[in-house]
Amino acid sequence: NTVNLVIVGATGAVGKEILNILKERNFPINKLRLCATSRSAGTEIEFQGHKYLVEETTPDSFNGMDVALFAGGKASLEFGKAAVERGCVVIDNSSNYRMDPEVPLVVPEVNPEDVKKHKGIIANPNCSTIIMVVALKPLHDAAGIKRVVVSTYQAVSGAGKEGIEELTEQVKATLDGREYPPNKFAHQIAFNLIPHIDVFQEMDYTKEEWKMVKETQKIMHDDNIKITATTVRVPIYRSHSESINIETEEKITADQAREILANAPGIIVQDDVTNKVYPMPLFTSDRDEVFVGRIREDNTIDKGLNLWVVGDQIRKGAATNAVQIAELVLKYDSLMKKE
Ligand code: 2RA
Repeated sequence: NTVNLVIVGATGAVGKEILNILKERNFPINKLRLCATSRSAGTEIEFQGHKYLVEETTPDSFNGMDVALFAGGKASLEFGKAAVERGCVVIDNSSNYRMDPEVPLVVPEVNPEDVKKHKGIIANPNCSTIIMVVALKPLHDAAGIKRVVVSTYQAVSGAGKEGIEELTEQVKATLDGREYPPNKFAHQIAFNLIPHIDVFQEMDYTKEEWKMVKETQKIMHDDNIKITATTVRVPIYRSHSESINIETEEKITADQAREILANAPGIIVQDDVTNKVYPMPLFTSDRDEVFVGRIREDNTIDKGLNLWVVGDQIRKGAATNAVQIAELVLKYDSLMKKE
């Protein structure tokens, strides 16, 4: 089986990473089409020895294609349905359809079978949610998670290329004693932390915080898990980190948790404090796995654990997860290639 594949948003950070991952995983492509907004149309991108001209996305971009990977933003609102009408399976990295009951929200290590329920669109979860649920799922299966308290430390690249530029330029300006007013972020990010990602919503939680609550419940098929989140932007380039406290139904020791996590798909345990080994964003970037360390029993409750979880949010938090979903589509939908 080979696939006629469209990437919408091919010139952005996630779109580019999708191309890297397709190559690395040897995804079976028959025909490839790269699309973007009119602003980026005309860009040339090389992929596996061929040069592709990025086209402006139109409803006809999906004619004769099997799978459309939307890298993010508003494009799926504008063209998602048109792609489905033309017979494409849409894998959407934006938040546009994630909470739609008709749309599966999938992390392949957690709920791969949900792919089978799609009606044309499959949603890729938020980056910090993906990284968290990969670590939570094996512990939930083993001991039943009742409650989660999570605080995130999210890299500036989560806000796109402009986030990286703003941090770089602001650090330089600050060191030179110059002003560099915030633009992408609400406040100065250089030499600072900002406890505010996306817009404020109900109860003064941000949209990013609600995503971690609602998306996790949907992916884990369990609305009884109580989750409370604080999401924070930190002045690093890449990989989101998360401090996660869980309360479980059954007692689980730190050693048991280490073993369960070490045997779980997509996870690398780095937890050897005597040798100062724990996950750090500088070293988890450009990797597809979720890294877990600092595994400790919570001494304030009977059945609880603390974890430190780090993952590359552009890879596992977006592009890798989307390509893994495409692999599942291929596995489950037998008919792919249109002649
Ligand atoms: C962020 N969650 O880090 C976002 C990106 N989807 O801002």
